[in-house]
Amino acid sequence: MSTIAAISTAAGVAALGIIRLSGPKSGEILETLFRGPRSPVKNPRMLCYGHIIEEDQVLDEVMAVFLPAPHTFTTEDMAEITTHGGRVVMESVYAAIIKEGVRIAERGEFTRRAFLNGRLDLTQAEAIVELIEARTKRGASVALSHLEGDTAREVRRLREELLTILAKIALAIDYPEESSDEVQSDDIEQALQSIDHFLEELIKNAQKGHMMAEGLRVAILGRPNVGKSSLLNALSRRNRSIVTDIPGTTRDTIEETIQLSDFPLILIDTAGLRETDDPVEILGVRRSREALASADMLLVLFSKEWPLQKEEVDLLESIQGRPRLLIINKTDLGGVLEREDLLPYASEEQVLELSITQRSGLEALEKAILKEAGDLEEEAHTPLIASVRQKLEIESAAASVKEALDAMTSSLPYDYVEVDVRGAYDALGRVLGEGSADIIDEVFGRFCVGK
Ligand SMILES: Nc1nc2c(ncn2[C@@H]2O[C@H](COP(=O)(O)OP(=O)(O)OP(=O)(O)O)[C@@H](O)[C@H]2O)c(=O)[nH]1
Ligand SMILES: [Mg+2]
Repeated sequence: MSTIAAISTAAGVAALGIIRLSGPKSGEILETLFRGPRSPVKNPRMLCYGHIIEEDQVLDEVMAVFLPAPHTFTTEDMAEITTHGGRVVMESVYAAIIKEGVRIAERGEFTRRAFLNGRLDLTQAEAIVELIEARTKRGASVALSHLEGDTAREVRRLREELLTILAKIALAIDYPEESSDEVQSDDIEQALQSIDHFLEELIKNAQKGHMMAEGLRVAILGRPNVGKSSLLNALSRRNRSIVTDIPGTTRDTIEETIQLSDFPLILIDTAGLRETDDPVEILGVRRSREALASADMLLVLFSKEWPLQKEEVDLLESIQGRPRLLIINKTDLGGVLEREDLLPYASEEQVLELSITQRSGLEALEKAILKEAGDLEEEAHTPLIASVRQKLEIESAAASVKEALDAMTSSLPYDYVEVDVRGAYDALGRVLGEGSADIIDEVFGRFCVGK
């Protein structure tokens, strides 16, 4: 196995930077380049002070540590050198290491080695990317649970169950006379049904979990000029979106991420919904419809000034059952629209009144948003699926289990059922990284260098 090295910290000016090595030559490199009162190789796992010296020239003042195999991240000998963070300094130390016959690490190669050496399964490797990329506290804590191996444990358990089913099927094929057919097929069918149920839950939770980790998508909708952009600005406490008294001001969707008492929300301001001939506005309205379709929660804004318009009634009817709040804005102006007009379309708590210019009703609105968001969160358990890749494999396992169940109900010979059960077993194996080298390449291609 070759020895690899990478600059593991991000590019840019920083106080410190870390260069990491893995492989049999890691110790030797330290012996060659490091000078200090204590030798890191003779004092493994101890952070040692010294200098990196190349041909009598001091390249940097550093701290270095030698980590002997096998209890390291990659399970190989490793070394870490903490240099000053300047790019020039780091690169000169790095170049000196490479000159000693060490190879430049590829993306994710450290984690790939940890995986190939059996220290991590593929779901844990993916959890590392997830953790590095997490943008919210909740996202990070979900990634940590994946890194602990929670996903792998459940997937292994399901595979065990599928193996038991395969054994029962094999028995039924080989010794059809052993027990009554009825009993056996009931047994197998029940086991498959419970696996099917579990897989479906897993898939459902993945969607909700993703939304909780990334932020809830909250679309602000309504007719032109009702105050949608004003609301985005008020909730985000920024002048993010242009506000004018001209209907049709917002032409594109505008997103702004905010934290409402620790809850990540992605607010989406949209173009006002109306019939129009303006080609730019038509595109804007189309985007509004897309935002409407994909949002987790809807804030529908109305103006106190006008009675309900036809397009508003259409909108209200089309969003029945979705998480939503209906908000009458501009209550400072006299007008005709009343809470009662909206009550046929939502519950009492879902209808609010607001005056953005007078800043009244905003706190109640924030509370109501949190309440809706909290209801959504309660339904979501910690998701076990971390990546799109895992989700696709689990969906394919679920499809195979369904086919196996179909084969059972149509009383097809057990050989048919067996093929499908085996298909599910293999798909779950791929979640853990068993089988194809392509999957492994694809996963590690998503890493950054030095991880
Ligand atoms: N009186 C009053 N005016 C408001 C209130 N909220 C917003 N406005 C005004 O209403 C006008 C339209 O506000 P915007 O936030 O641009 O409305 P919009 O819904 O984004 O409009 P479009 O982007 O054109 O669809 C502006 O002149 C705002 O100052 C309010 O509570 N009371
Ligand atoms: Mg606007």
